[in-house]
Amino acid sequence: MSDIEIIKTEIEAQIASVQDIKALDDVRVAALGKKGRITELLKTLGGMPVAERIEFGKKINVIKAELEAKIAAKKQELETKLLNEKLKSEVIDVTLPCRPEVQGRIHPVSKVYEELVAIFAEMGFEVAEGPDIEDQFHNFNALNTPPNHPARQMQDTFYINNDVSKEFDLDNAYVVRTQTSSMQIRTMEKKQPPIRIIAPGRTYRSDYDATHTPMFHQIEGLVVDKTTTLAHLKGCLYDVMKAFFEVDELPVRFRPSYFPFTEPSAEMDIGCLKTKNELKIGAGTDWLEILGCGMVHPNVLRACGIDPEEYQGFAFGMGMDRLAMLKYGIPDLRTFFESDVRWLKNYGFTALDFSSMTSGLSNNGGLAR
Ligand code: 2NL
Repeated sequence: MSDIEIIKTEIEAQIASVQDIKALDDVRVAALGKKGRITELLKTLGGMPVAERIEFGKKINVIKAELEAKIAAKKQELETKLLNEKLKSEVIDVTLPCRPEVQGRIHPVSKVYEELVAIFAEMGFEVAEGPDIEDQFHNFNALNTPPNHPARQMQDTFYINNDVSKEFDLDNAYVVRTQTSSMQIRTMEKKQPPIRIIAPGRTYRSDYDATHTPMFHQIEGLVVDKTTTLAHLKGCLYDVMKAFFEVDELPVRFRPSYFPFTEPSAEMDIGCLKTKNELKIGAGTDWLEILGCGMVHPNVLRACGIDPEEYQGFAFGMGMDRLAMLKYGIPDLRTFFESDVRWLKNYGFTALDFSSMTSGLSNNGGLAR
């Protein structure tokens, strides 16, 4: 082997044996730096006869290029190794709860949503989901709400022009759903009874004051079977309300009411005690209206392809925002949607307070914050 090849082999061995980038750089400088061994060899070219100089020059440049490539590859290898070690040492357990001072909060409406889903799931209800934007058939027609019904008026309902290339056409316009019933309609269209579902979600009406916001949250329920009765409706809602407000005793009463989609229709009140600063649910002589309900109107069943001679059902609907106000003592509905972190810190819940029928709904009776 010529001297130059010996030098090359030595440098290659050095490159192969280094363990870190600093050591690799030392090897590079010692070989290719200003005073490096290879550089020094290049300097000897000047004193050589032309023929030798050309041959030796070629050879040494090839070796130089090879060494540079080897150093670059080694550098890459060491950098990858370093990165992998860093990633390994910095691995975080994303399942750990975060520090309390940076922790987000669960919104009271989300909390109530989770609580109600837990209660109804325990009773064998399934959760139905559907679009916020609906056609008028699913939002009104199928619900026995005739074309001239006041609920359809533009002062109450947000209509959407579903074909921007044409003039706005009220009869064929879409709406943002005014109640979550459209999800029950869609379920009945797809499936014959027995049906036992809840439909929670966002709803929209053109209204804004201390107790109304243009977007709010509703939960509706629907049970359809051959022998479903008003007694089932009352028993079901009584159990739900007792579980939701986490009380053992709860006076309830049903007052006759009217909805186009139920017959007969009723409103359910729960017993409470109203004092100047407090509302106590489950005790006292006052009544609080909590939800609307009734037996599904035969026209609604018929519109969904279910024979009302064979099947009957009950349905109900309630506002989840209102339930959150009542259960957690929040006075103004408008504050729900202001996204004020101080409000959320005060009224929100931590992620660890999950709701279940066995471990507790609100975990400490509504004081989980
Ligand atoms: C209320 C009253 C109610 C329903 C909603 C319903 C749905 C179908 C058929 C029949 Cl698919 N009824 N929903 C029934 C009675 C009352 O809501 O005050 N909601 C806030």
